[in-house]
Amino acid sequence: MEIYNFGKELIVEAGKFIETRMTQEFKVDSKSNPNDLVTDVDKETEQFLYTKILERFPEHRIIGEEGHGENINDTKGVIWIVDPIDGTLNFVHQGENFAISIGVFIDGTPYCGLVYDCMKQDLYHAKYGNGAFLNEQALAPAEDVPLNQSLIAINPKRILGEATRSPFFEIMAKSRSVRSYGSAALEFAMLARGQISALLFFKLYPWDYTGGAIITGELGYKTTDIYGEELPLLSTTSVISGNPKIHSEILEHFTDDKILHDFHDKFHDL
Ligand code: 2AM
Ligand code: CA
Repeated sequence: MEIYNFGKELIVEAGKFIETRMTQEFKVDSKSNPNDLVTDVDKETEQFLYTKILERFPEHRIIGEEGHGENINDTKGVIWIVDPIDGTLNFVHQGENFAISIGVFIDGTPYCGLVYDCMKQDLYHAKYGNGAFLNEQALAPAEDVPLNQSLIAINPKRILGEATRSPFFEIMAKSRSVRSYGSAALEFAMLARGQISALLFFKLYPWDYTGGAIITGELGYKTTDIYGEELPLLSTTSVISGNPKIHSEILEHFTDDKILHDFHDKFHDL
């Protein structure tokens, strides 16, 4: 409970840090490609989280999007997986619709998930086995809405390639309609609220999904890769998340797609 309560206070504090910092000037750089942005605020917020966690729990380890924990290759002990700003493009272009995302694991087992929309002051949180909450309010369990009655969220840029197009397009066509909000963490939050019924992401990093997957898992939503396997903590993968019914409907589209599987397994150039 100590880690959970500390995490909840810390993520809100980090949100205040971002809110203040974003009113000042900050530098925007690109990483792997011109559309993959990082700002000083991402880096400083990760450093803020890193320093505070280690001050309180010196033996814990931290993996962050902006470089912390790059040398971690086992899941022993307590590991915090943090994304200081999930939805950096929204942060830069919109000044909202981004979140801080944290997943905490003990010996590789989920311990708690936290997603904080600091501009709305909405904290989504869950301690494994204890239900999930939006601020003080308990969130409702997953309902078995089928694909043809569902809004689903995707990351559109990733499905423009030949290899990914066919199963993704079939699934999108079957759905009621498709949305793309630009922050996996917030899309998990919308799943937790029942505002969308599934997420479908081609290749994410653990910091994009661990917090959200723990929170939605508490409500009965299922999250796996495109093979139906548990998501890794130390490598990238594609992500399917939704109520058990829609999850299996979506998974069926991927089961026999050898071209996609081949492409998926080789596509490391995020
Ligand atoms: P980010 O803003 O932290 O990078 C947008 O569709 C979602 O995909 C966001 O959660 C975004 O997280 C993530 N994303 C954007 N670029 C990415 C990349 N190069 N690799 C993995 N995830 C990425
Ligand atoms: Ca990020």
